[in-house]
Amino acid sequence: MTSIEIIGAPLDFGANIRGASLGPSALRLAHLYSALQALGWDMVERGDIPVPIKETLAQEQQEKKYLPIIAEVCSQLAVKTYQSKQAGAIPLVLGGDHSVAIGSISGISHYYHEKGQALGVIWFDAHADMNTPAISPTGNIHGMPAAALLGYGYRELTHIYSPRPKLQAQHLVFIGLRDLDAAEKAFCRETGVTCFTMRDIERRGMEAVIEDAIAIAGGGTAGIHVSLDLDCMDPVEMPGVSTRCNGGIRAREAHIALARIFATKKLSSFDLVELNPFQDVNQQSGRLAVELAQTLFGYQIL
Ligand SMILES: [Mn+2]
Repeated sequence: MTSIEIIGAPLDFGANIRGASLGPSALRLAHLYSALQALGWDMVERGDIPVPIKETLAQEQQEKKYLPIIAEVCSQLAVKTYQSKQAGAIPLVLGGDHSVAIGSISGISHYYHEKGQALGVIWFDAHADMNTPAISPTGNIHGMPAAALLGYGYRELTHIYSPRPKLQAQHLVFIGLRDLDAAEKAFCRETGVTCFTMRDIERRGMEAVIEDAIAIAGGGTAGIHVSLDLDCMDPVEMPGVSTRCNGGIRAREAHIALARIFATKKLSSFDLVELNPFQDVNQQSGRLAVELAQTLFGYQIL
């Protein structure tokens, strides 16, 4: 059986508040490893990418909202995910804030590119993460990873592994959107990415939305990467995130979507990001995150 390689990326310099750096620890303490092992997977623990302590950073490393340090961590992470794919494994990246997706997806995209293949991505998020330095209201880099992977924004982020864009807009699908900045909305429309908002889920149901998402991310691609920002979820069930946003995806809807992705047998890789244990209530978010991972990796109720 294919193995799953866990890679921690305890980075929170991309976010507006601290705490996502504790995500990998919280997910491990919530028994992620044994929960997936129980499903029959061979598990490999690769440990964490080293992330420096904020107070040790030189002034130049703190420029542009920690851009130099985020680029360095993402570059190291890209090597790790690339190596996982080469070993025939499924990399499972534990964030960290969502800027780590620049690293994980750059490595995975590079792996497929070398084989002349493309990667599709289903990106679960309350936000589109489609800001660029020119349009971002905050400058926070965890609001920019999707744009960076399409080739827009800081060169340090768009040129990891190679100067080419790591994703094509027609292979990128967002699910769960409900909080976009004004210029970001326009940019989403310009680039031609597919956006399924909470309104789409409410009107059509998650079953229909996920079928469309799989057709788009899986059409003409060799694999589907799932980037799961836990703030896509409703904070009633998932309070432990850095940027809570009301009116999100409920646990039962997320399970429907993730089970359907597993059934495609095209799952390439997985980011589980933005768990912030400081914001959590009775560890319920960490537990639910592990349950969602179990469903993506094939847990069946019956
Ligand atoms: Mn995000």
